[in-house]
Amino acid sequence: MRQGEIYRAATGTMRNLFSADTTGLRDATSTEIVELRDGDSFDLKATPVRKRLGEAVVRMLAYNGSIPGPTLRVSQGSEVTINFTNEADIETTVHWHGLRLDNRYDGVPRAHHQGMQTPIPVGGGFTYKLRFPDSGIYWYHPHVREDYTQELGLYGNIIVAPIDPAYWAPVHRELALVLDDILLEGGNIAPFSQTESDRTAMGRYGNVMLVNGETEYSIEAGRGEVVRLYLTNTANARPFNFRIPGARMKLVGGDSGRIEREQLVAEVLIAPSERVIIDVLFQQAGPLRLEHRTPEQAYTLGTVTVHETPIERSYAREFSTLRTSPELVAERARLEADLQRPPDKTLALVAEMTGMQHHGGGYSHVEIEWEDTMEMHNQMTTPRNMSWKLVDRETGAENHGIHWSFRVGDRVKVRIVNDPHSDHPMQHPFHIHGERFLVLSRDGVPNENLVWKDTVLIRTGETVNLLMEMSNPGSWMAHCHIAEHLEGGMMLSFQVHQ
Ligand SMILES: [Cu+2]
Repeated sequence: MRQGEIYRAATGTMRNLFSADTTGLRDATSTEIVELRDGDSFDLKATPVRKRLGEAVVRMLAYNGSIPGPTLRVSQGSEVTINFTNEADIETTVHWHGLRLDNRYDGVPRAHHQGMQTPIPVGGGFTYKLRFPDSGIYWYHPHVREDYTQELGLYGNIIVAPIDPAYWAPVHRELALVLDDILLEGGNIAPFSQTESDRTAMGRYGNVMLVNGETEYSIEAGRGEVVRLYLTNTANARPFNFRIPGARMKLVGGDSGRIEREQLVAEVLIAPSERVIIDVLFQQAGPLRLEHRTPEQAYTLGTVTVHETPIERSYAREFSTLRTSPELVAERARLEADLQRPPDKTLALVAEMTGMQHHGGGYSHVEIEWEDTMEMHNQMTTPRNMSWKLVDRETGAENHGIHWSFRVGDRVKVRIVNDPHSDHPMQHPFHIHGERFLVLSRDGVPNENLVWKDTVLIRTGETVNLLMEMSNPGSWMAHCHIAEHLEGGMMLSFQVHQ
């Protein structure tokens, strides 16, 4: 059989599929920017929409009718209320990714984690109260069957403006760019079973790239313009290596705020759920491409047309000034002892397949799998025949069996080892809820440029040391942010006591 036939044979056996019907659905609109002040309330609703992706017209899911959902702009230190209604086709929650918010509004369902919120049924609603202690770029998405709902378009950004007006360098404009991919087969989104997730081995890699939900994203700029780009990777599994050949790029921030030392860069790597903030200077007129470049190939994600008419007020000097962040310089001064001491916790990342062909062991592994290189096999893996494990090296506890306990004020050193000898070694973006952390070192090499993080990419075979700052009481989870790996069990919980 050819690949397509094998695929049809496999999907032919899939039961209980989510609807792909677009009859009567409204067309997705473009993303709205919503400014929310302290004390404001905002209505957010998840519904099915119809959307054109190139030649295909597909059924997707959207917050307030747009993909991405509304970009919320708020101020650091403010609090807002979100009245959420679920009119999608599956029970859901909203997780506010990266926010150090009140535990009960974290949007983690009981299925993942005891004591948390009951999933919101179709037709139901929930009121979230959000607070924003940290400036930077965050995002929101469901925490039930993320493999399905996130692929179908349920994601949106939150930009938290800093209290300190000099926190960021001045720029002409700010833009949030959501990087994503989607898997299309014969003019439809490759089907999803309502019963269980699939592609547990590698996660679902798309074959169409999206920027802000568009297949042909384009922007315009003036010569000399400096634009701050807030990049978020909302793909189920694909890491993006982002660049704009012909423009100058300066790395200024990450998951949670600014970076220790600003740095001119040629490209930035963004794993699923990570954020990167770059200032881009368009020095020359002409057409430019937004690119995702892997060692094998370059994808065009979108285009920038830079016009000849120069910008009046120049920020070229501010752009070439590389600033340092005093709060992270202060953190670095405290890290020496943490770098030396043994870890408080050690976790191994392990794949286990039952009754299926193994892909680890003797295989030479790559640090990052940029593509789904074993499509047929991957498609047939489910949580029934494959499990992903976080293993506590000290106790032997696994996934749901891990319940760490800490106190507010603890600084916990966590070592994560991505076992290269398991049944399918690959990279994992490891995400921690409710707290922030610093990456101390990778394979023993100290991190030379700190930034507060909530997600860290751990390459195949890599050992990464983190320093978690326990600042937010509650019962939290940590998990791999490849949606299919989370469905495959790759999560743990930890309690932070007051
Ligand atoms: Cu993973």
